[in-house]
Amino acid sequence: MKEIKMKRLLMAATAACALTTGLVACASMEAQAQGPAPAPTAATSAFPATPEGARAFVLDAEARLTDVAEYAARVAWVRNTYIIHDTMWLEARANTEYTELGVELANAAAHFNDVDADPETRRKLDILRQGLTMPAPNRPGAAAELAEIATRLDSTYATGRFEYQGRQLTLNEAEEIIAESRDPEVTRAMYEGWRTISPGMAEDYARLVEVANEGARELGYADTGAMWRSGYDMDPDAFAAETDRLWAQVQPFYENLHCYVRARLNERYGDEVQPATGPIRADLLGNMWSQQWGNIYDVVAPANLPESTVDLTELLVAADYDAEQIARTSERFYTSIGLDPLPDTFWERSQITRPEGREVVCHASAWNLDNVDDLRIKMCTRVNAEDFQTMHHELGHNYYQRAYNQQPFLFRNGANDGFHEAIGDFAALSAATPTYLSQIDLLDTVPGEEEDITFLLRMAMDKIAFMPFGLMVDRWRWDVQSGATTPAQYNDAWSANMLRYQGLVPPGPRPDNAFDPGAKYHVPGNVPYTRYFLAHIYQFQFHRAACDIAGWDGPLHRCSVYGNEEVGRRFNAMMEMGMSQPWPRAMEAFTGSPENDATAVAQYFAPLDTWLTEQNRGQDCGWEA
Ligand code: X8Z
Ligand code: ZN
Repeated sequence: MKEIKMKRLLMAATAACALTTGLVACASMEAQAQGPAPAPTAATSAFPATPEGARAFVLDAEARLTDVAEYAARVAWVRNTYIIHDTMWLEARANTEYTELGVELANAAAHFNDVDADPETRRKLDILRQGLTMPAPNRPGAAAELAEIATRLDSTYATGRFEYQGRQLTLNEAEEIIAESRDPEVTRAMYEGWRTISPGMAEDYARLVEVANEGARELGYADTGAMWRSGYDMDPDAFAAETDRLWAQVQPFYENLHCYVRARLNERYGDEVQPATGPIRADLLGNMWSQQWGNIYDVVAPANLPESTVDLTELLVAADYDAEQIARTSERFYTSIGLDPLPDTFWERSQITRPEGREVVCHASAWNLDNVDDLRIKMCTRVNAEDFQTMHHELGHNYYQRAYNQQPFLFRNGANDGFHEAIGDFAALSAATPTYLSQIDLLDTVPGEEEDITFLLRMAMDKIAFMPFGLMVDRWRWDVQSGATTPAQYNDAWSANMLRYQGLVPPGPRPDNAFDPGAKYHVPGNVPYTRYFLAHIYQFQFHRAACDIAGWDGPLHRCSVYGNEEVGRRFNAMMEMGMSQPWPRAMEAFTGSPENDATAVAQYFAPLDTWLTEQNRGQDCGWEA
């Protein structure tokens, strides 16, 4: 018998990130009132199509969801931290039940399309209709089929290994090698080796897309991608255009960075490995998916500037930090701005390092098991700069989850999913400053302005390099979901997006059966990805607003709001709103403006952009897609 293991198809605010796939993940104003109201179902027959009936319906739905969500979350926690046949079986069962409830309520919500419901009820009805990440069709067995497929995909990823020099490597091990090795043969072996785990996923993935689309259409959407794009309080097409607009604001800067990095790689490795023009070879950038490039900072460090005196990985190791200390230090950042410490149960119940002797899902996530204050993280933390940042990221999810726990169930979520991803990154922008690192005794001397460019270049290698990746994952998926990309075209379309958005190519030809998207967690894990692109814009908006509140008038990249309780009070006020209002209201509450706005990114990095333009003079920048 096939092992059944599954990932949660939908989950309330319960687990952020990897596991916030769901029911209350997003809200939409446009999702309401599509088509005539369907005939009453079991879920609605008790509730008349009146404003009072609608209100009673959502209150009842919230009570039912609260109960099943906690049950499904606890089962999912066990499966995520102890993967065996039986926990897979249990999780599949719990998720099927939760999905079926979600689908029942989503369909039933349409019953009130023509009802003049009060605004809060209307918003909740929209969330019910719109919030499923993987909508199962409303026929017997469909939710279970979807659950089973999703489970197999997630399982294949979580337990993936490949052989290298007679050893079976885990993703963690391969990531460390690709980060540290400067031998292109070795980085290529890691890049190609990890991608051997995914060809077997392609068929399952195609079926999953097909079944979820069936479910999305039943709910009145063109396809699952259209459903995902309608979670932003605006028309789904307008949202796609909005991400184009934001990308256009950042793209020239990315091309500048790409050009500079390519030149350094060419100097280092020669024309054979990295030509001086055209795209960059993806495995040379220090990250399995070339999504953040900070690990190869040493390769691109400017020869004409003072060496950086701040290497966070070195500082952590020198100070003998362990994983728990990284978590405690991150918590202290949040308490310094006046937020409460994490509950004792966080420390008792979290998985902070990879356990021995059992399979777990290592991809970092943050959870709220009871949607109140049973907060936890699940990480396989390593002591380095990357996980220092990831720890702040995860705790940001937890602090958000706790801040909105006074909201009704359906509003216990981020203003939109980009907000959820941006909270912790916002904290980490302050925590990355040399001033802060010296305040917590990791660094002796705060460097002066002479190190500004090296600092900004190191930050851009992570933050700016990420942006086209943050966009391209869902550009690929939206095309797959709409049918514009067929299963036979899956891998070529992925490579084409790498080239078009990131200006990257794989280290060699990909095999005919390659399914490279399956080697990135969020594809088999079914976690929408545009949220991270948004978060990379939002975190700078939040940072600029916080520095204003703090009265900072120096350059943005030197600002730290560590210890500023006024910032904490204002930030928490935004977080407490949860998903109760359209996201522009939350944005406005903290930043004073209701817009998505990439000018804060530009402002933060302005000195570097000028410097890069100078360095790139005479270079043939860009690439042909
Ligand atoms: O998946 C994550 C977090 C959990 S929500 C660790 N991130 C994205 C990724 O790893 O691809 C954070 C940055 C982007
Ligand atoms: Zn996250």
